[in-house]
Formats: sequence, structure tokens, C-alpha cells
Amino acid sequence: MSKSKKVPYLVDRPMSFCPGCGHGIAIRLVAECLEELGQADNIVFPIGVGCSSLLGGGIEADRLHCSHGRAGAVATAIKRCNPNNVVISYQGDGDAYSIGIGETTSAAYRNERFTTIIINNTNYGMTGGQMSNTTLPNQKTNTSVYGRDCSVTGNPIRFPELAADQFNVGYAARGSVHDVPNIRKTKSYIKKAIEMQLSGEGYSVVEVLSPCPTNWKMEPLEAMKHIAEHVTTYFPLGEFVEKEEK
Ligand SMILES: Cc1ncc(C[n+]2csc(CCOP(=O)(O)OP(=O)(O)O)c2C)c(N)n1
Ligand code: SF4
Repeated sequence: MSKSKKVPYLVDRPMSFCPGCGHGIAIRLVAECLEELGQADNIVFPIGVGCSSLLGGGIEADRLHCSHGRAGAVATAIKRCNPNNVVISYQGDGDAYSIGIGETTSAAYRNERFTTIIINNTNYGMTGGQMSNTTLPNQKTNTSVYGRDCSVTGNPIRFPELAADQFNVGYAARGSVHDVPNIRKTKSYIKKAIEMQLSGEGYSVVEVLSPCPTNWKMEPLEAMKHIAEHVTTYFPLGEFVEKEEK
């Protein structure tokens, strides 16, 4: 008998990510958590612009493709108008932390009662690999061809740490999909984030480190190794705040 897990019923067709991309793994984890929590028919996804928007191509659920960076504001409105829905904004690092840093930070600052999943692949994936606010120091991208110079650009943002240290959020964590133990752990973070939303205690965010082999110009396995050896040294994995649920 096959030991493979059945595909969550929210996932209704194959997705169109590049081979070795981490988005598909993260989306499946979100779908599994929603199904296991009995929320698969109660979900609304405000979706960012970027490869994150391809979530809509493989998941059968209510969703809204927001203007670039604005999913934090759209999620706020949807959750306030429909407090019984589970609202998860699904965004890339460029969407959430560069063009959308105002909306993302404001939602966390106000402790809005929704969940944000941010796929951090350290660049703008969809548009060909430009520098984003999470590009690593000295990382070469199409717009930092000599390597990111942080004395000019500022340092990469560690958003879950910011939300945990400075705002009264319910839950903040960073996971990764570069190997099986971390995929499992990331799933537990996503589940806790959704449970936090269900408890009504406040904003929850899970950042997910994810490979973008196409723009990193790496083979898929090399890209996974790159996360383990380099990306996690700047972006530590773990939970940064977990409020007690009432
Ligand atoms: C207002 C606006 N500016 C720029 C773009 C072009 N654009 C589309 S996707 C994208 C980058 C998305 O990168 P990220 O959020 O990191 O997601 P990824 O593709 O890596 O998953 C940009 C700049 C746009 N669609 N709208
Ligand atoms: S460009 Fe990068 S983020 Fe986009 S689908 Fe391809 S590997 Fe994934």
C-alpha cells in the first residue's frame, strides 16, 4: 500500500511553478493545515503579485489577487467584514517587504486578526530575479550585479523578529522547505498561525525560506543546500512569539 498522503481537496490541479521551486510545497502545507483544522471551506486568500499569485492556479478556494504589495490592507478589510472566515494573505518577500512594507507592517502593528504567509526566496522571482529587501548581503541579482551593498541599500529585513519584538502580534515564526524535517516543522508553524487566528488573539505571520533555482541559477538540490548553508545564517529558523490562546 502506498504511504503517500492524499492530496488535500483544496488542491485541484498541478501548479505551474519552475522545477525545484518551494512555492508548491508551502501551498500544499497551507492546504493540508486548512483541511486538518476543518477550515477548507471557510478560507479566503488575498494573494500578492509575483509567483505567489500562482496559488490561484492550483487551489480551489475563494481568493483575491491584490495590487502589488496591498494584500495586507485587503486582508484587513476582508477579515474585519467577515470575522468568521479564515483569511490568509499569501505573498512573496518582494510583495510583502518591499513594495508592500507599509501594508505588511501596519497590519502587524494593529495586530489585525488574520494570517500572513510570506515566501522569502531573497529576490523578485517572477520578474527575473531583482534585488528585494531580503536579498542577502553581497548576493548578486539582476539589480545588484556586483553583490548587494548594504551600506547603500540598508540591511535585509527580518520581519517576524520585528513583529515579535515591536508589535503585540499573536504569532511569528520562520520556517523553511529545504528538507523534510524543516518542511514538517514549517507545517506545524502554519498550523499554529491559523489556530491563533481561530482563537481571535491576533495577527500571525509565518515566513517560509524557499528556493528560487531559476533566478539563483542553481540546480534544485543546490538551491536547497544554499538555503541550509547560507540563507539560514542570516534568517534564523524558529518561533519568535507565541501568545497564549484563551
Ligand atoms: C505596481 C507594480 N510594480 C511592479 C510590478 C512588477 N512585478 C510583478 S511580480 C514582481 C515581483 C514579485 O516578487 P516577490 O513578491 O518576491 O514574489 P516571487 O515572484 O519571488 O514569488 C514585480 C516587481 C507589478 N506587477 N506592479
Ligand atoms: S521564478 Fe523562482 S519563485 Fe517563481 S516559480 Fe520559478 S523558481 Fe519559483
